Amino acid sequence: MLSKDIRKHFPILDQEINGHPLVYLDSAATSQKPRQVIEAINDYYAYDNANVHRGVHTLGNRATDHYEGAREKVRKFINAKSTQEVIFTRGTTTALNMVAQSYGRANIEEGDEIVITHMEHHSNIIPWQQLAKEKGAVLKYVILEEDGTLSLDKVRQAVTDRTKIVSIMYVSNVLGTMNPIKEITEIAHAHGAVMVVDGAQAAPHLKLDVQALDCDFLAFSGHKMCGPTGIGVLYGKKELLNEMEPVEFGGEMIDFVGLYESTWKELPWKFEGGTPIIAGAIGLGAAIDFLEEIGLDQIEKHEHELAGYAMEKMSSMDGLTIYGPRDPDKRAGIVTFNLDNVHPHDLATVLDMNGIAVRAGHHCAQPLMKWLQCSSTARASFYVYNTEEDVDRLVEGLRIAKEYFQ
Ligand code: 7TS
Repeated sequence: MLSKDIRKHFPILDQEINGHPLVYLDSAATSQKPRQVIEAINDYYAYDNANVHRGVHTLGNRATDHYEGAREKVRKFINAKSTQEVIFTRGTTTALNMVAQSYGRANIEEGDEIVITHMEHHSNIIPWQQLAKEKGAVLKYVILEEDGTLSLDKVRQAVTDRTKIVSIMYVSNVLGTMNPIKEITEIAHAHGAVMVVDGAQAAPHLKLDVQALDCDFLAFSGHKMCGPTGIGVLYGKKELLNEMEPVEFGGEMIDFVGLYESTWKELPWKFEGGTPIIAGAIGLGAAIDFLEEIGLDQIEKHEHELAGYAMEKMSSMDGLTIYGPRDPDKRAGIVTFNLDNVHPHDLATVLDMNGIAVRAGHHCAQPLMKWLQCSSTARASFYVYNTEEDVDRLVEGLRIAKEYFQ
C-alpha cells in the first residue's frame, strides 16, 4: 500500500460530508487534484499568463516554454519518440473523435470493418458508429468472456483482412478489466489495421509505453490522473499524423493563409487550432510530475491491493453481486456491484448520507450494461489517496444500506 501521507496533498479530502469524513470512491469519473497541480495552474495565471507561440515579449515566451514543457513531460510519460506525436486535446472523447474524423474518414471505405468490444465506453463506440454509417462500413464487436475479460482467440476471429481499425479500451471503466493491448495490437497489425487505444482508465493507473505497445493511436484525459478538466492527449505515430488532415481549422494551426488556399503548420500544431489549453496542459504536466514521484508501478500495485481487499470483504456480503474478473491482478482499482432489490441510485444516496461518494448509473457503457443484463450498477473506484479504511467504510456503508432497505 502507498503511504497515507499522500492524502495530505489533496485539500478536498479534508472535509466532512453529511457529518462523516469524506471517502471519495469516484476517481474513475474524475480524480481529485493535489495541491501541486492547483498551484501550478494558479501560478501560471498569477505570474506567467500570456498567449503562446506568438509573443516576442517575456510573458509570451514563458507561457510557451511552460506549455511546450508540458508536452515534453507527456512524451516521456508515455515514451513517445517525439513531441510531434503528442497532441493536446480537450480529453479522451475529443481525441477519439479526431481519429475517427481525420484518419477514419480518409481511410475507411464501404465494406471495411472497424472492430471494437462490448465493454467500450460510449466515447469509443459512437465515433465509430457514425463513421461506419457515413462510409457504409461494418462495425464489429468482440464478444466478452463470461468473467468480463477479452480472449485473444475471439479477437482473432473478429479481425480480418477487411478490418481497417481496431479500437479497444486498455482498462474498463466498469469491470476494471485490463486488456492485453500489446497482443491485440499484433493481431491488428497482422491484418494491416491500425490500433487505437482508449487509455482513459489506463493513463492514471499504470505505466504506459506506446513504443512497447506499438499502438498507432492512444487517447487519454488529464482529469482522471490528478490533472485539470478540459485537457487530454492524442498520441499518434508520426507517419500517420503527417498524412492526416486537421479536424479544426483557424488560428494557430496555419503556416500560410491565402484567399483561397492555406497550408498547415508542422506536427503537432496543425492539430491544435485556436488558442490552446495552456493552463490545462501546465496542470497536466504538474500531475505527471506528481504521479511519477510516487511511481506508476507503485500506483498500479496499490490499486491491485485495494481492489483485492475490497473484493475479499465484499464477496462475503449476501445479496451483493460484483461484476468483472475475480482475480484482482486482472483488474485495476475499480469494483462495480449491485445490491439485490436496491436501485444503484438509492444505494449511492444512502452511501452519500454516510460520507461515501460512489458512482451509480450506466457509466457511459450501455452496451456493456446490456451484456451484464442490468440497466445500471454502483461503482467504487480507487486511486492513490484511498486506503483500506476507505474500503472498510464502504463495506460498513453497504451494511447500513442493506439494513435500511430491508
Ligand atoms: N473512455 C473511458 C474508458 C472512460 O472511462 C471515459 C470516462 C472516457 C473514455 C471519456 O473520457 P472524457 O474525459 O473524454 O469524458 N469515464 C467516465 C466514467 O467512468 N465515469 O464518468 C466518466
